Order: sequence, then C-alpha cells, then structure tokens
Amino acid sequence: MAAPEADSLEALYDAFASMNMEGGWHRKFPALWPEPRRNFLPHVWRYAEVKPILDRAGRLVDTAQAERRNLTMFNPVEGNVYSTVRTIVAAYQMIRPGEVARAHRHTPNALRLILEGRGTYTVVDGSQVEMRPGDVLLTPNWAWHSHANGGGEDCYWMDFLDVPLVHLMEPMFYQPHPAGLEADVTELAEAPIAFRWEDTLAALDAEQARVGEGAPASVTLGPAQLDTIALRMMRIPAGVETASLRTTANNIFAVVRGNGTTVVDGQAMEWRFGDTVAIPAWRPFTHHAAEDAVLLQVTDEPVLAKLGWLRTETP
Ligand code: GTQ
Ligand code: FE2
Repeated sequence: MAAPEADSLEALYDAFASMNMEGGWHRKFPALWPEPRRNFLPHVWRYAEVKPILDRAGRLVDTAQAERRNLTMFNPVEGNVYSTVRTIVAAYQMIRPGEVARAHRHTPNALRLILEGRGTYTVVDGSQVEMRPGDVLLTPNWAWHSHANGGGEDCYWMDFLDVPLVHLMEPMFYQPHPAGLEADVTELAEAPIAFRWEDTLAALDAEQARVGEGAPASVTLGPAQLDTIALRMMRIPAGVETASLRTTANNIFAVVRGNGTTVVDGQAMEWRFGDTVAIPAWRPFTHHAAEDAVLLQVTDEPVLAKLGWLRTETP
C-alpha cells in the first residue's frame, strides 16, 4: 500500500486557487473593515475655468458629432476615469442657439441645474419646459428627453446622473429615440419634473423664517421622483458655518448663489457661482458662506436609507 502523501498548507492553498476559491483567513486583502474607507477624494471644479473650455468645445464640436456637449467631472482618486463620487457623475453641458440635442432614454436617473442662458427647452416624456437659471429639472429612469436652444443665448447647465451606480449594479439600458425627437410634445409652464428658482426661493424664505435669520435653511426639492438621488437647496447666510457632518451618503454640492469655503477632512476648498464640490462618503465637512450662498445638494442618501446603510454623525 502506498504511503499517504504528506499534505501541506501550501498544497491546500494551491488547491483553493485552482478552484477559484480563497480561504477567508488566507486572503491578502481584508473583506471587512471597521468603518467606511475614504476612497474617493474631496475635490472642487471651478465653473470659471470650465466655461471657456465649454465655449471652445462649442466652436469645435457640433451636435451632429456630440449628441450632448457635456464635460464629465471625474474624481481624482487613482484608477477612476468617470465617477465624480462613487455613485454619481456630474457634468457641465452647453447648448448653442439653434442646436438640438436629440431624444434618448436610459435607465440612469438624471437631473439638471441651469446656470446661465434663456430660451432653451427640455422635453421630458412629451412635456416641453423652459430651463431658466436656478431651475432644477428631472429626467427619471427611462423617460425620453431632448434639449433644444430656441433662443439667442448659449445655455449652460450642470447634469447629475446615477450612472456609476448603474455601472456597479449592471442594469444599464440606453436607446436613442427612433425618430430623433418625440413627436407628441406639449409645452408646459409648470411640470412636476421642474423646480423653478422662484419657487425654491419662496420655500427658502419660508424655511428661513422658521429657523430664524442667521441659521442655514434647507428645503427638499420634492416630492421625490428619482429613486436614487435626493435634492436639497441649502441657503447659508453670510458669515454662517454649517454644523460638521459625516455621513455614509455621497454628496455633491453645486453653487447656485454666493461664495464661500467648504472644509472636508481638514482640507479647505473655496467655491463661487457654478462650482461643483465633491464630498465622498464618511468625510466630515462644514460649509462656510462668505456672502449669502445657496447650494444644491445632490446625494445618494435614498439608496443608503432604503438599504439600511444610512448613518449620519455630527463629529
Ligand atoms: O443630457 O441627456 O451629462 O444622457 C450625460 C448623459 C447628459 C443628457 C449627460 C446624458 C445627458
Ligand atoms: Fe440623457
């Protein structure tokens, strides 16, 4: 009878590898850790630097070449080429007078914050609404949407989409509209997908009266129509600082009015009109307004909340 082969740990680990398996105790990289790693980096993109680049793109690239003339902001964390924070991508987009951005639909949810320019309309599932500075417009999952500039001014806005989350979970579907544009279109002054700047200001005034002058006031743009992204407008009076906060949610803040500084994990980032501030999960932050400021908060909070993973602390 042959002697049994001497077994060894080395041979065992070779067997794991040959079966595409690994021992939990042998893995080189831990699978669990005590609290969120801060992978993505705090970062700010400045509109004053982006706008001339968009204008150059406007001269060099037309809407035949680019269905959308958009510039996405990728977080500078190693290995990332797309996402602004883990779950959300933000972009600047510009459309010139007479241009049409053809209709399409996709499973990622999207929204826009208009920065400058009048006379541009978006069509969402047959509803045509004007996009004016300060407005926020929604394009929910699978809604047809196109944009057209029928005015005389270049129009600039910011897009936010949950594309990185869709990449992670894989349910990506995208379709160009077979006819290029929707046929049945109704022009509407107001629509549930449109949050008008005047209405936001009125809501902020009411909230300011409730919390008192000299305190930050925050209103939700609702009722929520996007399953993955929550939206808040936050007004911070000049000289006021918001309470330090850290949350498992990922946040992007867009500057609608005023200027100030955000300190994230001890790093100070100044901002002014049109800037984009990325605040990845679990990094403590405070905003300070140098002059009266309004920030749009774009957050994946609903995803974390639905899954039982939303934790917020005031360190
Ligand atoms: O305007 O439909 O920035 O589909 C990225 C993807 C904008 C849009 C973006 C899009 C759009
Ligand atoms: Fe789109």
